[in-house]
Amino acid sequence: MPFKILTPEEAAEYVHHNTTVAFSGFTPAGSPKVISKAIAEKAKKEHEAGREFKIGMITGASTGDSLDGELARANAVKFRTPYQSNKDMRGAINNGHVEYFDMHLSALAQEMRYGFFGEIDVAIIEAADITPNGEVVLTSGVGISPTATKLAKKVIIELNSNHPKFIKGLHDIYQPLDPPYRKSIPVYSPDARIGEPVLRIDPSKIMGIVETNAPDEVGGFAPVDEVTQKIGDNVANFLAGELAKGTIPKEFLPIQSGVGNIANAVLGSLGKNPGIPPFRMYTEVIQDAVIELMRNGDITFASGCSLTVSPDVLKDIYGDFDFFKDKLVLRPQEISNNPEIVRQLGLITINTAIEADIFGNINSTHVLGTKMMNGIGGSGDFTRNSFLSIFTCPSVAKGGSISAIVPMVSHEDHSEHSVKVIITEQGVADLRGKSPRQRAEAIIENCVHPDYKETLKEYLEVTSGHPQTPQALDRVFNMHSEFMTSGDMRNTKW
Ligand code: 0RQ
Repeated sequence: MPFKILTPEEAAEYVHHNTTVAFSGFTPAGSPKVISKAIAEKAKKEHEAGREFKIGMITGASTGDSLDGELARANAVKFRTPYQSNKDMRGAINNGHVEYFDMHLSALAQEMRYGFFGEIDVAIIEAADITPNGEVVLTSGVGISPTATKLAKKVIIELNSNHPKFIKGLHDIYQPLDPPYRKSIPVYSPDARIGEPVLRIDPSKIMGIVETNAPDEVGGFAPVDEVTQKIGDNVANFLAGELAKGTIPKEFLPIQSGVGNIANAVLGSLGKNPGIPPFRMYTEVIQDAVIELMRNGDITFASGCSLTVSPDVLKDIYGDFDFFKDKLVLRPQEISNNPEIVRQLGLITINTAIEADIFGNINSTHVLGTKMMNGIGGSGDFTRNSFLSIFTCPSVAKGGSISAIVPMVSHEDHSEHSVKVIITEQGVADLRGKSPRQRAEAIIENCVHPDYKETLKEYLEVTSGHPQTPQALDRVFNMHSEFMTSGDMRNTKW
């Protein structure tokens, strides 16, 4: 092997103050785990010596605590993009220590190639295997690795033996040409393979290899509770009804589903519903429920950008790879989330809202309009281009003191034009073919928690006249201001 074996500390020597580093992985799956800790330690030492040390940090999506958590706690991040979900990174963003910009995940790699974020100095890439000529087998997440390694001046490999070499073939590495040479991307079915099983990296750029066997830092899911179960059942019954009506083709359509506990419960309900045939997924994150449904025959194929599964489930997949290898494919995020492919395949997309308004606009990212939660992730890539877009959320948050449905969202990620159906544990509001006033009536009637129904009906009454969108601009955020003063939106007066 022509590559030097490095310690994590030696690898960290390639990273300096103001270095822009692009990391592999997508969610904690496939993101580096040991070099990042050494960079954080280096930052702490530099700060102790009175020197500045902050890096620009570009990832596929969220990462594990060894990356986002360690670097945030070491105050070692100048800017960060795109999605993140680590408590300490979120804190550093919301207290102004990190300049964070949120992006559609499908657009990131091409905007790096267009040079929008300056030069990429170093790429740190987790791999299951590497050949002397630089052919790399990636691990459980692909993310931006193809573009990161193409652009970076230097590449460091974190070779992780927790991922067996025999997973070669799990990945489909395809890199589109940039405009004006871009051609259509030939993914006409979720199981299409259009690229190569390995990522080719120019060996002269590879500075060395750091060896590890650290597992992906994927947390487990909360058990399905009464609320998430009802949301899941409402989604499954709605889709079964649409299939029976014929508004969804009888062959059914591929599903995209977001991350988290609600998404897990929704998938469980889809699997159990007798009105829904076995289906395929074209999604970004393949999580535990998908693997369980695959075992039961309810999901026949899943295309994603990462296998974000708990450690036991990953062991199960690798232990029975003959069963899984022709049912899974991992793609770069600009392909897994590609708007052209989403529209082409006719996806049914299911994502989660923090807040929805009575007209169908969605806030997926900001708590009370100002504090960043995680980021838009792929929800915009999928929602806007879907065959049928669904947003789910519990009707209330924080023990009922917050209504997830308000007169106007405090931050907008997805507009009324892209959102077709809203589903809470209370029921389903089908917004297709409805004017804003009709949408408001459907959402209040079907999705709002009983504690807030009268409040929101009264709001509609105080809006004057009959404009296209009935809003009382002087009172539109009364529910939010009420929460900020009394701590409970139920006290709202108009
Ligand atoms: O906070 O834990 O402190 O109580 O928000 O809410 O209900 O646990 O839901 O974990 O599924 O996350 C939208 C953030 C939902 C996520 C979001 C509080 C609530 C709780 C989390 P606590 P839940 P989830 C695939 C697609 C955007 C990106 C996306 C997300 C916490 O799904 O990041 O979809 N989506 N990408 O109490 C104040 C409200 C609130 C509220 C909830 N109205 N006001 N707080 N909370 N509603 C992923 C990728 O792209 C990689």
